[in-house]
Amino acid sequence: MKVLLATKNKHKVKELTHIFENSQLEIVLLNLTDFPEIEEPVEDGHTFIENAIIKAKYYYAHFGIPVISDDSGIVVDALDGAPGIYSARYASVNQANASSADNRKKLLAEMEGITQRNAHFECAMVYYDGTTCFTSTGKTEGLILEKEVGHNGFGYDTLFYASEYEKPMGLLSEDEKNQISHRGKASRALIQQLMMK
Ligand code: ITT
Repeated sequence: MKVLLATKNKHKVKELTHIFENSQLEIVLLNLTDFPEIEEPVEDGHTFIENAIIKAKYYYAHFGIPVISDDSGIVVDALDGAPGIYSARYASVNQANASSADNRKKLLAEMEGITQRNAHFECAMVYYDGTTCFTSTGKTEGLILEKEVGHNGFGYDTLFYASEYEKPMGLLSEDEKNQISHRGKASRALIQQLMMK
């Protein structure tokens, strides 16, 4: 069965492809990096799961094949949950996604002088094939670092200390990250549901 990974984020594509290809599911994965011309949907949901459903339904309507979508971000306690669902456009001035470097810079500035640095990554994932809709979520707990550490991962990874490993996320290999990440956990929960289908 062909399934579309409905993300234009090449880092997500890499992580998800690795996880799903190493599962027992018999699927052939396509992804949106091969279709850069396709317009993105308006992500105007109020939660990660609402946005993941918006993406899944939008791309299913476009391609007509089963879709897996991911909406994710970092949630910082001391910032009342920001940037949360707005993680991709945190430093944006025009609603479009901002660069990851600018987003990290803004997060560091907002956290300056704050000692309570608890945060978590969150991921909502959806499988939609026109009739069946499965959803799953994953979280990984940690702290916002005082400065960037390491070069691995993407987005906010170099600013995140992963409690489960007691290590900065920016120093984890892709395999290590997938073991504990919000995306890894949501993917495995979705795979469980798809195995029973
Ligand atoms: P798609 O909508 O095409 O999937 P996107 O990057 O816009 O790509 P989101 O709307 O879900 O995806 O935004 C998620 C943002 O949250 C992402 O751009 C990163 O800045 C951040 N993020 C999500 N998962 C992350 C991870 O595993 N590590 C670091 N940052 C992450």
